[in-house]
Amino acid sequence: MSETPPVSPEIDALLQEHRVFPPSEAFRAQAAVNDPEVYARAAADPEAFWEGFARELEWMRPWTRVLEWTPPDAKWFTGGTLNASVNCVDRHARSARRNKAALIWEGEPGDRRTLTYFDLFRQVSQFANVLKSLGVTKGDRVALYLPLIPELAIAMLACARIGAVHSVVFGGFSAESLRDRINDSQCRLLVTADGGFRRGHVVALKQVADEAVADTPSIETVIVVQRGQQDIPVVMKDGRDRWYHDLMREASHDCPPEEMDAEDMLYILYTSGTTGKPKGIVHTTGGYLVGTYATAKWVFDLKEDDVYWCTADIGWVTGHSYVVYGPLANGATVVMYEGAPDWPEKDRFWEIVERHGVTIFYTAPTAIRAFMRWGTDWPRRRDLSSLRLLGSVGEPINPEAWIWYHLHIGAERCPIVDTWWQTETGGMMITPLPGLTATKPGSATHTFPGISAEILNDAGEPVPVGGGLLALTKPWPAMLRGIYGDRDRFIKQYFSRWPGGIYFTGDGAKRDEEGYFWLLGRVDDVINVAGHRLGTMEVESALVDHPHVAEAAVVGRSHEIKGQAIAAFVTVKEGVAISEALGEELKKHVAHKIGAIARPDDIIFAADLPKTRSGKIMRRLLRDIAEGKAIGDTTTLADPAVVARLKEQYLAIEG
Ligand code: 7RM
Repeated sequence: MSETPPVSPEIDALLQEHRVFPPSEAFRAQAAVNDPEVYARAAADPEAFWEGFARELEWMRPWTRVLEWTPPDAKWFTGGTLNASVNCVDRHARSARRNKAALIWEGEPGDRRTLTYFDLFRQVSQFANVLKSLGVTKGDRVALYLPLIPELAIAMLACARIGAVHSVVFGGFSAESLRDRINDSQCRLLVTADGGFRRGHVVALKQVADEAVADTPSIETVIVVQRGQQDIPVVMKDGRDRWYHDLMREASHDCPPEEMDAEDMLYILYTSGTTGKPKGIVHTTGGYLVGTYATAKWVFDLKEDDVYWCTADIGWVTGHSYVVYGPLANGATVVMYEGAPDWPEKDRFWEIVERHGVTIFYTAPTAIRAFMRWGTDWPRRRDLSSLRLLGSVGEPINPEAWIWYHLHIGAERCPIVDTWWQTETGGMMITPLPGLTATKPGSATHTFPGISAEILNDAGEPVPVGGGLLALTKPWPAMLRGIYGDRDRFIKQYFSRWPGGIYFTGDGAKRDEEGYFWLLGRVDDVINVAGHRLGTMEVESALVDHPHVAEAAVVGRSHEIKGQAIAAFVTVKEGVAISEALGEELKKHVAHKIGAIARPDDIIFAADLPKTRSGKIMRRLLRDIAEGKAIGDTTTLADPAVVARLKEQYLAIEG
């Protein structure tokens, strides 16, 4: 585990300098936003600021009020009506963008498809009619469990067109995870595919979906997308399962969009929290679209001829906001790639950049650290000169990775936007503006104009310079409107740490003397593994579900590539022998219960788990043990010898 990526002398030199990176004069001059005045203007009247972006979208009826704020409930653009699919598709299909590429898609095996805005318009309308013909109406929930193929974006927009609420479930999640999400929001219909591809292997989605749907009484119909020429065996259940292509063949291309209230629900997206049960984050139509439209436009400095690529899967919020809604609302050309960055070779991403002339590239630090490890030859072999802007999202980016990205991908020419935000915030909150902000490696810099954030201490007092908890002190258009079906949890999780409608992010952060924000990671029981958000309690529940496990405590430890890795401390039931094989079995069990992303990196068998006198597991201590750090004060332990034993065992396993 002491696999530190080599830091080259050039990276080391830059790190020593504590350099700031102002935008180049060339970039600044062409940038849509290059007047620092925007910050003051937005701060003076945030509502008017957001309203300006709202006016750039197409509404059916104008709003009467920009914001009604009764903490913790925000309503944006009240009285206004609109349709998200009209804004993402119709208005471009009706314009000079009609034949512009909307989606340039590439499957992992190498299959390719390009859809123009007009193509997208027709297919979205058609699939909207398919949904209608199957009885889906406004307000119904539709689950989407698909690989990263155009049909996923089409299905989302088709739902939006008829006012159905989509709930996308990442294709890497297990049958149980899918089942629980479907049941929590009572979806009527599921759209899935025969399969997808990952590192050359077929991921048999329909089989997993079948297992899930065996136990979801609300599902009436399953629509199955057939994945091109690949023959992936599926069993279609009579009366329940329908082929996507059969239904599409008969559907009309004409589907008038539903008139949606700005506050009508657009989608639910499940995300991990501090309990064992993921929460269904609710986003509504008007504010979400304004927020993602505005941030995509300004942070990516989107121009008409940009070729924009966000590598995230649509199953996560980054894909919702910055593969689908934000860029399409801007009429941008979006590249979508289904598979792994190292398939068939470690230059797959750079090959795609070269072949499509990608100009804006947005990815996660975990990917950048992997590229770093693979070496500079892979990107050097490809022509990356089309790139003009780079982005980072999902976890803190370490300065070494930032500088590597700057040198070897951006060729010292491209600004880097390190964007902090969450599923709950809907869109970017802390981020540079590329034509304005002097960036510092590792800092997400400043709030987006119109956004208010502060570092607070536990008592809720502002910490102008120094560390504390990151709080969002004013409402913003794309903020979550709730947790589906759980009002109490919504209030408790986000709005009860401090009074007065201040939102608690769950992140620790610090601010430097120049007001720059530096994100420090989660302060709750959420961990971030390779940019994927996971609850430690979810993993613990999966572990104790195994018949041989008595107790489990899961913590995150640092990992060179993934940011964090999962370390699980486990006690077994009376009479169970511990072995390496059992450890492997437990890892497999968790992957099967939740999905491969939750597979623990370490299983540490312990005689006991260290607990306080009141019986609480001492997670901080376990984290220290997992990190291999010295153990601090253990006097609150019921049996201090437990810790010593644990540590010995841990060191023995780590060798
Ligand atoms: C977009 C997304 C949210 C959590 C968040 C942070 C962490 C995300 C950054 C970051 C430091 C960043 N949504 N996070 N972006 N930390 N710098 N630029 O990832 O809901 O899946 O995760 O991710 O801890 O709370 S998410």
